[in-house]
Amino acid sequence: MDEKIIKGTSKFLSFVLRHSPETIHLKLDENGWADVDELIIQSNKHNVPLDFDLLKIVVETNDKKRFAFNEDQTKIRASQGHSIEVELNLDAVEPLDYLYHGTVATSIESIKEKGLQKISRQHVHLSKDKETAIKVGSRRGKPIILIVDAKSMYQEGFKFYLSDNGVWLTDEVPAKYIEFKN
Ligand code: HQG
Repeated sequence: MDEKIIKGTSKFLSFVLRHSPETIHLKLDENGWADVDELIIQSNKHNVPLDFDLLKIVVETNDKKRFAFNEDQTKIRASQGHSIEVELNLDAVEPLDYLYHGTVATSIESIKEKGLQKISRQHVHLSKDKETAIKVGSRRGKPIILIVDAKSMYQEGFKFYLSDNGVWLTDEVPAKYIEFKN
């Protein structure tokens, strides 16, 4: 299978499953699941060629495991990253002592003032290691890595969730828990 097709399909799935299902007249349930048959039908109706085999390849080979099927593969959802409201039903868990966030210089003053905010997503996204945070920050320019004192946050009552694909999620990170080293 052509890499370009797989990448393009992954981008398309991110768009419809995280941000804008209505663009292809797709309905997600409250937990973010789309019916696989409906997704295939609506994608093709909107000129995006998709069949079950391609969907399966994208789910299985995706570099960040962004999408997941339910058990019998009749439903599919994005594991995190939504801007639309969905209830992922993740259990709150104890985080690693330190988590990382990759951002860029233009955001730093505002983060110092307001902490890390969800902006357009459902959660603030944090990474388990610096390497991953560097990749996240690099999407926007020269990355700056912030270190989050997740242990103290947890001890002081903040909730953390671990998405099915290993991204740490929380509602906000007040500035006092962030180390601005760079
Ligand atoms: C910044 C990708 C100003 C924040 C990645 C970031 C991730 C603030 C941007 C996932 C701020 C939001 C999410 C504040 C936060 N003032 N700027 N108070 N608080 N920001 O894309 O974390 O490839 O919504 O630093 O790998 O960059 O899509 O969040 O630069 O896991 O699967 O506002 O998206 O995953 O940007 O990335 P985003 P993010 P996928």
